[in-house]
Amino acid sequence: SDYSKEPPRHPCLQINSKEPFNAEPPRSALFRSYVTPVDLFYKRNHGPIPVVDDIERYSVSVSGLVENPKELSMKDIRMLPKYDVTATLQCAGNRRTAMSKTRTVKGVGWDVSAIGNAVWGGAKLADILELVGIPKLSSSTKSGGKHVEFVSVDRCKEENGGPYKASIPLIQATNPEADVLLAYEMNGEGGALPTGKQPLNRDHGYPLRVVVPGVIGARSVKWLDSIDVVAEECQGFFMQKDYKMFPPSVNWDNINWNTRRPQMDFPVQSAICSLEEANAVKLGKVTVSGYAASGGGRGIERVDVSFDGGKTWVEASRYQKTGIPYVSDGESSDKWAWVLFEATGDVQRNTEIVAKAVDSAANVQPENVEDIWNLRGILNTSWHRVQVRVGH
Ligand code: MTE
Ligand code: MO
Repeated sequence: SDYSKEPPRHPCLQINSKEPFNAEPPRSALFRSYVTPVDLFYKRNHGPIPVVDDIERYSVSVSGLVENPKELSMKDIRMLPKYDVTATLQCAGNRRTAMSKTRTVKGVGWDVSAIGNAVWGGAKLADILELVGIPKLSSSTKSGGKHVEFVSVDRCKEENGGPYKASIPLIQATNPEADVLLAYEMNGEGGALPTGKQPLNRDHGYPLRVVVPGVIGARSVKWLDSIDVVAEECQGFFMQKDYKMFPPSVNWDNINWNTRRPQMDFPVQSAICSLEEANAVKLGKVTVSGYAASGGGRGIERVDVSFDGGKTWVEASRYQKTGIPYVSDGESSDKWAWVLFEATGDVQRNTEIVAKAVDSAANVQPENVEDIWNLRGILNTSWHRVQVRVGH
């Protein structure tokens, strides 16, 4: 693999693996802004960052089980109505390092920052599929469980040198309300051609990536090469042999990958970001901040914070955009985006400060990481704990 053409990166990123490049920002970068700056947004790759330098010749083929297969240029895609969707992207491996402390897991280690919130600009997949003859809201019963597969330009060893790929159900792909995008902008950087700015940077999928809101990051394929409508879900490595949630009893000797579905929606999650894993604090009032997010478009109903290791709880205040009150499932809330929270409590002795969130379906984060341990170390959504030692 050729890692000689990697893009420049922010020096603050904590590098979890150099080749392929996997890195996350410091915790403090997350709660400081509702929209995560592009250079501080986590970067999760399985191979070298591909070079797409001839944008005039770049195109995406849309084919498979469709009436009129098409090759779409960037111009064709930019001609479709443009949508800006604020959506949180989270890697299923977020908080894996903490899970691996109870029992070894396989995978790149991550602290709590394999997550970010961005304003993605691009065309809706539902509009693209309409161009090739697939009507909006094609129900999966009528279409027999069809999927829409995304194939990338990049190459990775898990696919034996083939491209990274993933798929989502056709019912979701053709639903305009699901807001699945082919994004060419991230946080408004880019805009209508021509500008001096680079639309969507190379690390995040230049020139075009899929964004599947509310679903684990692995399905949001970067550097898109083709879209295929297929009869069943994608058979690629990352759908069939990875990113599946197993019970704690399954190990590498008794695993049967076919017994589980590929993970799609991410579960309710939260983390304290204003403190590190272990901290010295002053006796008395302590204020903490962090993020909470849930999958499937479910909002955050509540965030509870404990300043005494989980014995008593206070409810945190929640916000997205300043000046607009956050209401879970409210009209002016961003349904695919995280919620930032803040809570103040009294710390009188050495203890743990703990956060747990509740989503709009009343799902609660599990208390202990042991209970959700799985051999791939995914979906660690256990209560987030930070240790505080009282100084003077
Ligand atoms: N797409 C391609 N082509 N190659 C990849 O390695 N990684 C996936 C997904 N899309 C990946 C990809 C995973 S596991 C995640 S979590 C997100 O991209 C990360 O997106 P980001 O690097 O823009 O944060
Ligand atoms: Mo991921």
